[in-house]
Amino acid sequence: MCGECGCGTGQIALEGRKRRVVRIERNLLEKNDALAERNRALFRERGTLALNLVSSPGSGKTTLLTATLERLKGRFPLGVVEGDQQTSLDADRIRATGVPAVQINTGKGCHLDADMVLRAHEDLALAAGGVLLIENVGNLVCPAEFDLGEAHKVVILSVTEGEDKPLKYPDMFAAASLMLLNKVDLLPHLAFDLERCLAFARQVNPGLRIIQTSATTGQGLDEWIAWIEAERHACA
Ligand SMILES: Nc1nc2c(ncn2[C@@H]2O[C@H](COP(=O)(O)OP(=O)(O)O)[C@@H](O)[C@H]2O)c(=O)[nH]1
Ligand SMILES: [Mg+2]
Repeated sequence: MCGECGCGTGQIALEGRKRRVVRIERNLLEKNDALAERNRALFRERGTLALNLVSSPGSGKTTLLTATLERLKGRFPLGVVEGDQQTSLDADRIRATGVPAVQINTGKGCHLDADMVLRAHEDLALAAGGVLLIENVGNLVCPAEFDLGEAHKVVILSVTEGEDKPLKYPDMFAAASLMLLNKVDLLPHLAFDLERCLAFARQVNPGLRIIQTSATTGQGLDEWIAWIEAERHACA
């Protein structure tokens, strides 16, 4: 449970206290929304495409990112913001591709917020017309609520997590523009109902674009790269 975003408010039974906690949570989100709008204006002014990658831990965000950067590097400016509670392991994996990365450690916090992303963007000194890829903290709940000023949330779901996750965590799938269904190379080994998963995802978000990927075999990555290029064009 995070002490920052109010995800524990459901535990509080006392009415007066509950109202106060809900008010604090609302104020926190309003403050974040204002900062996110400032980020969005900055990204628009600089022609930067900012993508917020969200998922549960281990779905393959960093592996997908490194494969993506290998395909995109040298074509336009790239920068990565890595969010984890602890360690700089993911930023190290990103930097090994030659692309600059800033690691944010959130400590007890379970999501990135707009202010953290602004500071990381300043540290990266990303040139105009580039792509900022933000790997959020692994969590299918809180990052859905915190706008970072991104153009799109991209939700990654791996087939090892089960087909029911879009229904169990609908806010995240509703907030995303694109879903990468990752680790499809493992499908032959799993009792994963692909059609049910796609139907569940579309049930919570009829406009959701879905690309099936394998970060390890490269399946679907051309389509994902083409999506990024089209979105970058749209915000240039
Ligand atoms: N088989 C398979 N494994 C993958 C794929 N993508 C990631 N992995 C593995 O899943 C684990 C977690 O990946 P990671 O990128 O660290 O996930 P993150 O926590 O979302 O950043 C690692 O062992 C990866 O090698 C994939 O498409 N197929
Ligand atoms: Mg990671």
